[in-house]
Amino acid sequence: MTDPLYELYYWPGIQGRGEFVRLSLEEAGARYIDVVRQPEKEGGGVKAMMKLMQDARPVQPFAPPFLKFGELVIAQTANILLFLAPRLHLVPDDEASRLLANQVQLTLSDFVLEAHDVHHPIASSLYYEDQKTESLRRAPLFLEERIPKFLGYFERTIANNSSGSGVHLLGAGLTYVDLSMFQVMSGLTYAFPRAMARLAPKIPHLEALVEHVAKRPRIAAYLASSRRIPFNKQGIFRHYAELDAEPA
Ligand SMILES: N[C@@H](CCC(=O)N[C@@H](CS)C(=O)NCC(=O)O)C(=O)O
Repeated sequence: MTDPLYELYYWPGIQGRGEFVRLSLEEAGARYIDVVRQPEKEGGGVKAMMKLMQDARPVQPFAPPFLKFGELVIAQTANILLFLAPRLHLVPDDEASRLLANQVQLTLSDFVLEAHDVHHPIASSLYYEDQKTESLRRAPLFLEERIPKFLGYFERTIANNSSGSGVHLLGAGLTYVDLSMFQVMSGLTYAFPRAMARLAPKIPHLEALVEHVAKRPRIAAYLASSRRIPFNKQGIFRHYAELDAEPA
């Protein structure tokens, strides 16, 4: 029997929220298509994504990413992963573990939105340059208050997980939330290298998680491949040196 086919729809050219889904599919060695990155004549492109968004029933996605699996079209990153993880064996079987994994993923989603809002504090529809004054006010608060609060929480979650060998957020083995945590740590390190270097001594478990995930054979192969889009100034995690200044 052929493996099931997962069709991921996400904006081309950025890792964005689609990357959380890609990492799980890649770790599992799943059969998937990153649809929008395919040529238009093969059903790819943004137009195909917009069409499916409009046509999806009974409920349209509000925004990418979304996943098509047979007739089912599912949106919201955490929801997509809630669906995929049991199928990809990236979460334990019991209900409690699945709920807690979803809880961690939703907390990561909150954090990702805040990271985005550092460079877009007023509106996503405006350019960064049009809201730079507000960004420059928001960035130090994000670096000094929110990053330590979120990362402190995730660090404690790993430390409190007595069966996780100090590198897993929950349970004894790798779950999809470890992959998502890896992505958030990578994004923050790209966007705010100075702030993350200052924080590194306080988050040894998170540093160990990043190292552990990066060495997973399928993840290492993925990161080295052209399927992994480099971080850039269109994505969620953006590096603007002025937003990563040393504290006053
Ligand atoms: N909560 C949603 C957020 C989805 C979202 O904001 N998608 C972005 C791209 S990463 C988008 O295309 N938004 C369009 C819009 O908000 O109008 C998720 O986690 O998937």
